[in-house]
Amino acid sequence: MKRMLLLLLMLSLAFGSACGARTSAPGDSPSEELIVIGMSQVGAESDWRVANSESMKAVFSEENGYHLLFNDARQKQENQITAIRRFIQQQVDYIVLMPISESGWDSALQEAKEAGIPVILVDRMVDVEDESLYAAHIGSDFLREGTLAADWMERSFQESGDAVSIIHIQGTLGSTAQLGRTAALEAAIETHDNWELLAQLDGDFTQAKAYEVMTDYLSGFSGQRRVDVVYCENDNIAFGALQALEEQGYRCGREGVNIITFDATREALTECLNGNLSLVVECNPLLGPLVAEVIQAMEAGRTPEKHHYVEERVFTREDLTKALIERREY
Ligand code: GYE
Repeated sequence: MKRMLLLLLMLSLAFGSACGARTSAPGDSPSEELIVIGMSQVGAESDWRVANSESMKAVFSEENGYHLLFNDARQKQENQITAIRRFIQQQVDYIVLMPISESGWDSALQEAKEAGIPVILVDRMVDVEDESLYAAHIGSDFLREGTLAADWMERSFQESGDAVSIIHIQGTLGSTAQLGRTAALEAAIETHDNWELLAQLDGDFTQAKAYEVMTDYLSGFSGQRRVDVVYCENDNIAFGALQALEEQGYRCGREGVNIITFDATREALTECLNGNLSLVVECNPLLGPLVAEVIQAMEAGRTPEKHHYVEERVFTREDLTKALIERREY
């Protein structure tokens, strides 16, 4: 039984592993009954990501019967591949992977399959030909999220028929969240003759990058150009864009530049209630309990459904109250 190897695993960790923190204190000898999870997380690039990691750590605790090996890949796919190989060597029971981008996973996942370790994908997807390389995927429908945003734009601008000028700030290129949200906007631009894409910038899902690229772009025409929409592929991009716009003298909100964002963290909802963000599309990071359900189903010998999508909604200022934001878990 693989779990018998847990002690060896703990010894190897004690001598230093590239795979990040363990959840138990050094010197603990975890029970052989614990389910060992090797988890490779993208990084800590956004508030969404931090909430996602916390959700995982809260669920995969020793009290709940798990031993979690948590790897923070610091936004590099090569770190994720190294972590997967280490998890295979350590003979973990399950690998949970939040893949940074979609391509380049075939060999690492094939190795996990050959070792008999099920891989559960969380949040983003992988682009592999052989679906049997992962047991299940739990995340959001990013194309649907983008379509919700595009539908709102259509409703908001349909009356005037005037040109709608759009700046698009993308998330990490090649990630499922970027691909889906971008595809929805591009499809909507195609079908609206009066929508004009002024620029497509790379914000890498971080506030700092978004602030930098937006400042750079706006300073090119020193506040002289009308901007109707800034389509930001996550909340942290929106915060960076908002700061850059305000610094360059733009007014943000329904009467000025309409910032659209994805995630719906408490901070973004607060900015929306304050009138600075026009549309907030929800993307739920609290996926820990769903991942645990899939693992428990597999422990009971059942085959989990291949894809699990979470329910999500959109918010405008009218939908929000302080009380609702305070109750929000992330
Ligand atoms: O929107 C963003 C994060 O993949 C859904 O990644 C995730 C996205 C999320 O960095 O904030």
